[in-house]
Amino acid sequence: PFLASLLTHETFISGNCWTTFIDDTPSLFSLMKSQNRAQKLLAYLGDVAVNGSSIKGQVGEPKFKGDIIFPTLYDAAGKEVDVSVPCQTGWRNILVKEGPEAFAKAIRKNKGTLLMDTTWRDAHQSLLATRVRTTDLVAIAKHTSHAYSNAYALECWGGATFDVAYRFLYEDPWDRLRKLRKLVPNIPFQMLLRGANGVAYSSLPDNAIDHFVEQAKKNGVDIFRVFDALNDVEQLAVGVRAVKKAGGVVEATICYSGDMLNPKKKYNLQYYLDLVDKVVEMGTHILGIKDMAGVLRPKAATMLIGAIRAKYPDLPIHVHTHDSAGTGVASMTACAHAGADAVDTATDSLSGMTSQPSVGAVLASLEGTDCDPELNIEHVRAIDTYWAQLRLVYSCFEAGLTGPDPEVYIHEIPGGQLTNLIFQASQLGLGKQWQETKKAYTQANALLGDIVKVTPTSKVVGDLAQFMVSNKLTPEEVIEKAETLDFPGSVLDFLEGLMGQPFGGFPEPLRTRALRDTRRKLSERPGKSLPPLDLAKIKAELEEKYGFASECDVAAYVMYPKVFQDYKDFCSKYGDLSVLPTKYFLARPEIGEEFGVEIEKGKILILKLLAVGPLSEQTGQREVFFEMNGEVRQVTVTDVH
Ligand code: 3PY
Ligand code: ZN
Repeated sequence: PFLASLLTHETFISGNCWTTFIDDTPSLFSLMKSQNRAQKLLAYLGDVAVNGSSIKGQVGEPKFKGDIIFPTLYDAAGKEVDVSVPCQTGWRNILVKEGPEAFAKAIRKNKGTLLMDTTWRDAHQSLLATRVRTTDLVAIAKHTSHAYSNAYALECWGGATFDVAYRFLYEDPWDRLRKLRKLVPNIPFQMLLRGANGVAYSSLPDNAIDHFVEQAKKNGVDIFRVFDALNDVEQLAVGVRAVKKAGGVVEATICYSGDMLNPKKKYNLQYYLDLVDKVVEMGTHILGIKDMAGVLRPKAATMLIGAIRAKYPDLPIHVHTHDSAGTGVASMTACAHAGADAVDTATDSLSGMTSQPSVGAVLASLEGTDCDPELNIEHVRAIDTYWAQLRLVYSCFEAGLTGPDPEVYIHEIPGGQLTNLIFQASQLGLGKQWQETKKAYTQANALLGDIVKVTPTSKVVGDLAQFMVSNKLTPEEVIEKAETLDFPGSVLDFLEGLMGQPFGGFPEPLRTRALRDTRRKLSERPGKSLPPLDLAKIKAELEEKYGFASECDVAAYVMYPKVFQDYKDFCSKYGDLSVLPTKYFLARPEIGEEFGVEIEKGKILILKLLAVGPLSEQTGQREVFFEMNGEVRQVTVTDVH
């Protein structure tokens, strides 16, 4: 049946069979398995009706369950823009026609400072636990292609979005990428790649990174922001080499930490300039500066970007920050005036605090200056009306942030992690415990040698901090008792050298004491001693297990074997839930409320929840009744309460 479906598929017949056709056409395989998608969907809806949603991190239900109102965009003559087709003009055209070098040159030559919109990746990673689903991105994608047509890029992939998609949203991140790519042909797509870790939390064999990046490029990523959490250039180079091989735009990135204006701090201007030299030597199309905690204040921004610009007049510079302390707009404005070619912002309703600074505020600050990003302010505002509603749909993932955290200059907790920690603490009532965590984070960082903190090293510091709080340990006690303490695994991984080499070396005697004789002390990058993976064998094993496995499946399995398999198990039980509108993914419909779900192109199910039956004492189950396209359907659900 698979071959028959393939041979009769219209895209296949037309000969227009691009490289991702097989990945892009899952219907072939659902036909092969002749799954009853509708019944599986009802099984999920029935489960939510009885037990509520079980999406991790969800507290309560969406605040807004009404119909989303889509924005209307108008052109300069006041005529409505046709958003039924994607916009075709934008910076990606240069990239597609002339390649990464020409793209980088054109960006550098551009007079204004361009903006990258992070709404589809970092903004919701930092504010809404990365829970925004593909369907909600797809719905606004064509509008965005018009409104942001002059943007440097849209950050839409990588970082935590990859595993969260599989793990908590039960959707395929590759599918997201391909869908968005078709709807936005004109704006470059950027992803965040954690160097030798890919999108995972520890090093993988080099061929796994090459393979992953190759698939990401083929499926739609243009620009790869590659960083290493310790600014270890050996680790960074693994990702950079992979992107070069795949033909992507390399944005080799240095992570900004501490306060370079403070002579007592570890990372000074010279440290950053030396790193930039190494990155330039490695070969990069764009230089990325990643201020993951939002500690690059305006004066330091002016000095840092100014110094790099003076030394490398032709090097395009792209700066990323978080607005945790509330200074993001001022810092990005300072970067622009000091010579940055692009800076990061997020749509207003998903900006500020631990997210990126607001696009509206940065546009207002740069308007009329030499750095004007030349985005259409009315269009940008119109797009935000969509996100203002969506934020309320995802309100059940809010962390309870109430304002900027001026202490970020002391604890230096990266944006996404700060939100997570605040969320955890708010579940316990914030207060004393939160103050203790922040203090312990600062102490843990000092114990580990004042390291650069971003995924995965930020987790090391966070884990050590929580370990100190729960075991009531002072920094002195951690060092004294290190030989007998049962440290978190991430701390031992870091001390072993599995995350690379920290600037200034490992902390002693803590390292030797904590590792005892049970762990190695690596002095070279971990990937160097990892044998290459047999990717063909992995593919064959997955095919054997699931009937089919694409190269994207292989890449996903290599990054997250368990998460990938759990996702496949979930799909075989409930089918592809990415088609389900978010309000019904997160909460049950009202009794009698009618709604449509497009389970395949053109195949719409009209559904209505009719009743939830009584609990059977014998089985612990309930019958749930739906109307589906006019017929009554029933599912049996175990009540877990
Ligand atoms: C990630 O690695 O996911 C990050 O966002 C780092 O800032
Ligand atoms: Zn970030």
